[in-house]
Amino acid sequence: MTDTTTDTQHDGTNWGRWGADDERGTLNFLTPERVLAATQVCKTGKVYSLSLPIQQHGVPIFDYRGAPRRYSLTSASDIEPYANMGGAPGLGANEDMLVLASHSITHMDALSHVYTEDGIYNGFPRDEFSTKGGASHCDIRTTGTFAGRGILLDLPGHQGVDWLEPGHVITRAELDACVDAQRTEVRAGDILLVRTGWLDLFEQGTDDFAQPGLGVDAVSFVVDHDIAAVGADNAAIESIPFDDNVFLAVHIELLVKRGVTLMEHLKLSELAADGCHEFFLSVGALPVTGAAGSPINPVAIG
Ligand code: UVW
Repeated sequence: MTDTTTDTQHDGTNWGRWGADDERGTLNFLTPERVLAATQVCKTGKVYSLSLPIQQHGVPIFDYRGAPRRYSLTSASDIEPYANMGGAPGLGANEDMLVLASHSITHMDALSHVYTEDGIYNGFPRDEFSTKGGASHCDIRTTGTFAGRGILLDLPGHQGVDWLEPGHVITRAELDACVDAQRTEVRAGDILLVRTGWLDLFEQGTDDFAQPGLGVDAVSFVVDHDIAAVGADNAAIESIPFDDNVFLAVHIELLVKRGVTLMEHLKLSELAADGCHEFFLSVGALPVTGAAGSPINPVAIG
C-alpha cells in the first residue's frame, strides 16, 4: 500500500514531498486502499456527530470572530409567499440566512490558514490571500473532503482525570502511553483525534483562556506515524499559552511545514464514554472557494 510521494522531503517539512503544486499535504496518505480498509473497522454501527451546535451561546466563541447568526429569510409570517407563483393558499417554506466566521466553533483549518514569513504550506506566497478572492492556493476545497480510519486518544480517560489542566502541554510520551494503555494500533494514514477534556471544563463555565493541548514535542508522533489529519476538542490543537511561548508553534510545525489538516472544537466525549477508540471518520467542509477554513460536522461510525 503506497501513497503518492514523489519528491525528496525537505528537512522538517513536507514542502515538495508530493510535488511543487501539491495542496493536499498529509491527506495524500489517505490512499483509496487505506480508505477502503477503514470502512472495515466499524463494530457497532453507531453514528456520532463530532460537531458542537452552531449557536450564539453555550459554545466557545472568540471575540474577534463573533457569534454565528441565523436570520429568518422566509417564514409563515410572509404573506402567501408562493401565491403569485401559483402556490396553494397557506403554502410556504421556511428558510434561513447564515452569517458566521469560517473558523466558528467546530471547524477545519485550510492549509492557507496560517502563514509564516516563508509562506503557507508548500511555499505558496503568504500575500496571495486577497480580500476579494481569498486563497488562490490551498483553499478549503482542496482539503475539505476526506475520510479514513479515525483513532481517539482519550488522555483524561487514560490519566484518570476529568480533563487535563488548562495550559498543560501534551508530550509525545503522553500520547505513546495512551496508545499503549488503550491498546490502539496506530496505522499510516490514520486521522488522529486527541481528547484533552477541555470542552468538558468549558461546559462547567470556566472563563480561563488557558487550555491543554499538544506541544511541539508531540509533533513527532504525528510525523512518525504518517498521520493524515489531527483533531482535538480544544480551540487550537495546541496548548494555550503556546508551547515555549512561541506563538502558534504547533500550527507552524503541523499546518504550515507539514501540511497537516487540523480540526478544532471537536465533540469527543461521547466516543470516549463509549470507549470507542477506532472508527470510520468522514469529514466534509463547506466548499467555499477561496476560504481559509470552514465549519464542519465530522461523522464517526463506531
Ligand atoms: C488560530 O489558531 C489562529 O486559529 P485556529 O485555532 O482556528 O486554528
